[in-house]
Amino acid sequence: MVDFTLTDEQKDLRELAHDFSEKEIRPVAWDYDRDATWPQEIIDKAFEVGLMNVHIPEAYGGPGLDYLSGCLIEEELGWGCSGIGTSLMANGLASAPLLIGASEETKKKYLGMITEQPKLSSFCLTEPDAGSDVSGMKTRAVKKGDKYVISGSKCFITNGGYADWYTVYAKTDPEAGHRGITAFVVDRHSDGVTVDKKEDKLGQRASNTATISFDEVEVPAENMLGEENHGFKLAMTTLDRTRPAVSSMAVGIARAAFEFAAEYSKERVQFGVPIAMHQAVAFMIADMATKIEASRLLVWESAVLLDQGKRNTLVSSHAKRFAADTAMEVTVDAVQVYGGYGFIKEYPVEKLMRDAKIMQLYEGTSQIQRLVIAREVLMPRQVDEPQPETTPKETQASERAAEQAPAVA
Ligand code: COS
Repeated sequence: MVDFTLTDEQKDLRELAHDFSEKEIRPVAWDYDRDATWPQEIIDKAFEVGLMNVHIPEAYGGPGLDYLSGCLIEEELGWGCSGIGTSLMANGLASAPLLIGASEETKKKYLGMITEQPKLSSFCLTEPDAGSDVSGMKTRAVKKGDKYVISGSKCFITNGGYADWYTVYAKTDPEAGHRGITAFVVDRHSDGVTVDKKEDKLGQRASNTATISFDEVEVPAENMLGEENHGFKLAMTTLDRTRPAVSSMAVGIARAAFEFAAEYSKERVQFGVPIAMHQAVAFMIADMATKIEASRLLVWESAVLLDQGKRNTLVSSHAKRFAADTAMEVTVDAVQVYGGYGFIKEYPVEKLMRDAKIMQLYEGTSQIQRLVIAREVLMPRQVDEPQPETTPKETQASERAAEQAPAVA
């Protein structure tokens, strides 16, 4: 039995995010997409109204919201424009490893940096030859006295060109496979850090995606996140926590495409009646609605499990895989409902179709999610174990959220 009754506070947050999206994002989204412009002005406004860094606890300057509230916000931002939404959301991915594994001092310094001002941070895991296969990374971190020296290159880094610090994963024991990876927080302004290449993308063109290179970059040992050689698990735990939010963004894209298609199907007349009256179209609209509803329920379940302090690996992958595939299918069908007009840039749905594609690729492809699901259902581990590295502050937030948020039984 699942009860997703939202608190008044959660409903208010959703309304705030929807209004922001409607007034600040929607009117300019297609211009930002066309020109691939960096949305700094919108980032500044979102920061001002409290729509960024939502999971960062109050101790480090954030509001310490529960994961379900974060999902409500992300769906609305994705509905407005997922390219701009991704720019607003990427701090969440970069800061999650700090919340899990950083010292108090490091958290105060780097999380404080992004909560005090509208600054950005990026999660640097992927490399040209190591995407899905995380342990294939080549970036090295070598210990020298009280420092580590990092060399290597990270690609497809969201907000990479505008971030003030990076969460960087590197091999500290190259012979040890996934057990030889360590994470560090690296200041963007350190000697040896360069932003190499801004990608020209199919979709989500308002988000910045760059290659970041590290050439003998010296990082103080206290910037290590978690324990040495435990970076792989830190990355996996991070992704478990962030996949609900990114999946919400996919729900937002699908919902936007559905709304445009449903409206258009009632206006467009063919064979003497609105095309919505033709069963071929009506059933497409019905399938869109069902898939969106099912996606949202999976996403909310994956967030509520986190808010209850439970392991959400399986449901998080269910949610990411289903919501991402739904966003792709629904946006393709929305173009189909628009017919030839759907293929034209003057109409809204082709952008949504282009934006949706990345949902099946970033934060773990749909194939990787199926791999995780298959392993979890074929070789189940203990599913109700608490998140292992939860900080005391976060535990309080989870407990608070569990009291307020809907229960999953
Ligand atoms: N939470 C905690 N620990 C986890 C975990 C999770 N969700 N998933 C795996 N682990 C642990 C395993 O228990 C195992 O631990 P031991 O060292 O004690 O044996 C270890 O991590 C290695 O796990 P596994 O054998 O499953 O690793 P694989 O190399 O087979 O990789 C996948 C697993 C493919 C799931 C992983 O590499 C992955 O998620 N890849 C996609 C990466 C991604 O999303 N990239 C996008 C970057 S952000 S845009």
